[in-house]
Amino acid sequence: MSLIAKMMPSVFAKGGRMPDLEKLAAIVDEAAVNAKAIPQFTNTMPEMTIEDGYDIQTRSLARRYQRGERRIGIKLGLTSRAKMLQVGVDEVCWGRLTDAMLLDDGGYLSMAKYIHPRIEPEIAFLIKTRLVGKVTEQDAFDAVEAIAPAMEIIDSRFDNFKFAVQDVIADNASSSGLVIGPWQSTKIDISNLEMVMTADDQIKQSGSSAAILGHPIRSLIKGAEMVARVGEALNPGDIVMAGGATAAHAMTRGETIRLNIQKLGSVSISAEG
Ligand code: OOG
Ligand code: MG
Repeated sequence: MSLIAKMMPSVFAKGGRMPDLEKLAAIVDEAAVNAKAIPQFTNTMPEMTIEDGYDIQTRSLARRYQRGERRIGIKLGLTSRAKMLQVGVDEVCWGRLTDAMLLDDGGYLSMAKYIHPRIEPEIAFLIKTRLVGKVTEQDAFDAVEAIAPAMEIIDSRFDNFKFAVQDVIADNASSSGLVIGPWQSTKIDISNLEMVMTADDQIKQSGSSAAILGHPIRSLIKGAEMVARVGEALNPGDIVMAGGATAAHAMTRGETIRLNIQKLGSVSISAEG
């Protein structure tokens, strides 16, 4: 049993059954900072709820903000069947993105900063006007400034990338990096675009933007609704990642990953050797 697993009884608040959410936030945050996997919370705390998960996420993000990181938007997770099947969780979730997670298009990422990074083909929205609560498809389209091909690097802080929905929410939906390609016009129809992700020019994943909730705009609608539940909004300048259209690809040292989206263009990142 790992040290953290042995420590788990101490995360229960004195006298009660409720876990100490602040301590769990510190544990998951430190796992991210140190790139060291931890046992999934629900193994020892099966009574943890989805609300507890979001509460832990909020508290762990507060630690990042205290260190000087800045919120730059949100990501939706598990918005396609392929993604749900890959991790065995079938509930859409969301997490916060910070400036420290941004990587340069065509640049490098350091494998040492991650535990077991995976990369996903996504579409990013840039928000023009505030969007919050229950919104229509038209409201969502009207709030978008630009659309870009994008990839997300996810790195579950839990052992073997295994988690229940409560765990992954507590872990900021595995968020750890994002790379955005050139921003494009909102006039482009994104309902059914071919998305091909290669590693060193070999196809690793391919699919359609339609795999994202039937249409990627639905991720934005979901995002506006989900952030409202915790008193937040999507604000001008925010980036919203729509979620992987296919299963994620496990990154290996030295490879260059490129995503090509029909009509939207491409984005790439290399894993340092
Ligand atoms: C959860 C995050 C999923 C996506 O795009 O579906 C996600 C995970 O798979 O670790 O980011
Ligand atoms: Mg993702």
